[in-house]
Amino acid sequence: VLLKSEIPVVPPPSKSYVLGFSQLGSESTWREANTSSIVEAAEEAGISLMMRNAEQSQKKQFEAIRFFIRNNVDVIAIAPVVQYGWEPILKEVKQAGIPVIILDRSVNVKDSSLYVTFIGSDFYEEGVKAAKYMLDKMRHRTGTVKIAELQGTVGSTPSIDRGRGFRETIGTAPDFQVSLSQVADFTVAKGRKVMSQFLELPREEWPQVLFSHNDDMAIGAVEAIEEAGLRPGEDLVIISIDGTRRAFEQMKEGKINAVVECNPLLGPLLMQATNEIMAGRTLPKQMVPEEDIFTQEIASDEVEKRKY
Ligand code: GYE
Repeated sequence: VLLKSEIPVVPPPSKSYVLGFSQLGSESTWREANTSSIVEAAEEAGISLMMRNAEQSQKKQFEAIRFFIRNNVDVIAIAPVVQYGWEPILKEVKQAGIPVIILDRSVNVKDSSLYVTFIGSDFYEEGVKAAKYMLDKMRHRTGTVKIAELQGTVGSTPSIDRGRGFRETIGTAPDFQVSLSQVADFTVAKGRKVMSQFLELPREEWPQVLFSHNDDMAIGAVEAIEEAGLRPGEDLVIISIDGTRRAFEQMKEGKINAVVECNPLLGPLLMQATNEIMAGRTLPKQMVPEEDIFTQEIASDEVEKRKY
């Protein structure tokens, strides 16, 4: 006679769903963490993942999505490289009867029934947090404070909204001026290049603050600032967004002043949403992870805890 605890547990028969995921690229540390999180969470959830890397091309994303339709996947998830131009392809997916989850960056479409839910951060709020930190940090400064901005990918939601949140927050403070602003594509190499170009300008045009739309560009900029013989974090106040471990290390060393967190670990939420859609449940239109801002005072305590 078998004791109850010895009866082998047979898992209930379950269909394994197929999730097609169009990842926009592999430009940054954030993106790598995002991709790994999705791969791991799919494995854990027993969902089979069909993933394509679009290498920053919206056209390649369209191709991937059509490939997923042809393969008759159960759900399609898209991390969109840019905000506009999604209506036609989303209509194709709708016609094929496949539910869509928008992940990480949001899309700008009139008909919100074209996707089930958006899982990702409030980028506007991140820009606001960055600006509030700066206003407080520079409150004793006299004269105009010149700010340099490193923008991410042109047309991408995080770049548009972070820039807007930051500007609208300093808008009422006439002593603060975004005097330099350039696109650096969210990469370390471009961040370094653009920052060194800024520092080739005459000295009186040099900024006192750098606002970088992500950590990787800030890390590149730190190198350029040091090459120019300046002390990042002291001669220039540096604020960036993401919260990578590397950025925390630089914050601990005093080279970055503040980092606004943007959580890339969206895999578990994505798998949960996939399962709920397949179970016929309704989801909220937007799911936003909790996020914080970190400064040098707590960088040492926090650096080891960073998961990406
Ligand atoms: O901040 C940046 C990445 O879309 C939120 O893209 C994401 C951004 C992130 O390349 O590092």
